[in-house]
Amino acid sequence: MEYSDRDIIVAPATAYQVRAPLAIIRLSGFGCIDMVSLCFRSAGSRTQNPWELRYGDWCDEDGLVDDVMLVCYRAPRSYTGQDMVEIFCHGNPLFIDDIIRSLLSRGARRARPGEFTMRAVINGKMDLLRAEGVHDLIEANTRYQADLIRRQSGGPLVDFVKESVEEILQIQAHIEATIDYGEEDIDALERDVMTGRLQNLCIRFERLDETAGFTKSMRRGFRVLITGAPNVGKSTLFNTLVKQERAIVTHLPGTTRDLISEEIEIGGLPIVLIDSAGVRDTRDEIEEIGIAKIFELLHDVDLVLYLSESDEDEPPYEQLKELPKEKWVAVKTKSDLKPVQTCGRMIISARTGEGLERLEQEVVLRLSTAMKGQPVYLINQRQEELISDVLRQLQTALDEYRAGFGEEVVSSYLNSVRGLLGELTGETGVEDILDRMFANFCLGK
Ligand SMILES: Nc1nc2c(ncn2[C@@H]2O[C@H](COP(=O)(O)OP(=O)(O)O)[C@@H](O)[C@H]2O)c(=O)[nH]1
Ligand SMILES: [Mg+2]
Repeated sequence: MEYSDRDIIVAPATAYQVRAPLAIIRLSGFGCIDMVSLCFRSAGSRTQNPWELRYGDWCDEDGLVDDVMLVCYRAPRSYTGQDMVEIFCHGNPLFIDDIIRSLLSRGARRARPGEFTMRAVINGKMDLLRAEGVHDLIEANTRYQADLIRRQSGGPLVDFVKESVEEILQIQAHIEATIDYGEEDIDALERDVMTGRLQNLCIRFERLDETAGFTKSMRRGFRVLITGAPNVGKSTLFNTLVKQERAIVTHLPGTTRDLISEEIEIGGLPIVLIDSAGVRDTRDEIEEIGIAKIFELLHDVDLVLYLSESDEDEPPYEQLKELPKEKWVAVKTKSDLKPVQTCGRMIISARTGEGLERLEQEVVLRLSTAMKGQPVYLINQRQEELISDVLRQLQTALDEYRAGFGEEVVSSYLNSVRGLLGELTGETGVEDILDRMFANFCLGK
């Protein structure tokens, strides 16, 4: 797509389909301040000082459209780095449309999604990763996620990439030097050193690649399954955590048969909480299907809460035992019925609320351990895809080198790795990246 940043672009920056008290319309590009003054009538002085909020009437050929507030920004001190105007009008789509139409008829064009941010990138107001962060921030579902994105956008990943590229260049320089001496000079010891360096690079990117799982769950919600024998209080806990009577609770075993899920937030993490049938031997066909679904789900969820009423540390059912220990938490329920000694286990009463806070803390802890001490994260699919490509290239380079291929083969893989990393930070192929990246952006940003 051809992007000229000489056009004056216009778009609503606020939600458009709903009626809100106010809306913001944005314009960017050389000449936009003059363009606006053709429609804006203000009682005060005729000159429009930049960064000064003014009140006045917006008029088109048919007369008054709306009374508005308006602020102008002079390049380079604006979001896009160009001259810009923001118009605050009443949030009726009728006024928004009319105001935009009056600007289109004077030569502005509608902005493409993300085009304001794209101009900011082109004009050096922000780097690519930070721009991408703007989009992710708008899409963030929880405060936790937003904080993560803020910490990440720009800084840590850029540094990580810089350090990696530095190491790659050193390896390649070394390869150049050895190739110049002729292949027979590369002894076994040197090959070991080279293998070690490649291995370290792989490990570095493997760690980064692993963060994708966490942030992916962050985007779609961590799946937490409540399981255990019938009647232990699964549905009661579920209802308590989702703060509504969502699942049917009775004293009869076998009440819950299907999977029931609700989205909630615990400690800032978006969680899809799943209630399920009690696990037992049963002749009831429907219940059996429900139980089979649980066994399928066990390996797909991020965490399992295994509820039981017994005081003993009873062994759970077989299928659960197959899961790694850190994937499930044993919880003793109905602590209000008889006092129990703490034996390191989670003890809760959905009736009195005892232990629920501790349980929530444990859930957050378990779900976020993967990220403890991890300074760099991948926060979106574009980054994930590039890093998994990088990892594949590095692993192939390592495998082929171990299989006896020469250094120049390694070097050519490292070239493509550097290309991919350049794409990640926006140093190479910026236009293409922007096209793909901003296709998902919302209008007016
Ligand atoms: N005293 C007490 N009873 C509970 C508690 N949680 C659940 N129950 C009762 O245990 C029975 C079974 O609860 P339910 O949530 O349907 O268990 P599920 O079969 O595991 O889903 C119901 O009669 C609940 O009222 C609790 O914390 N304390
Ligand atoms: Mg139930």
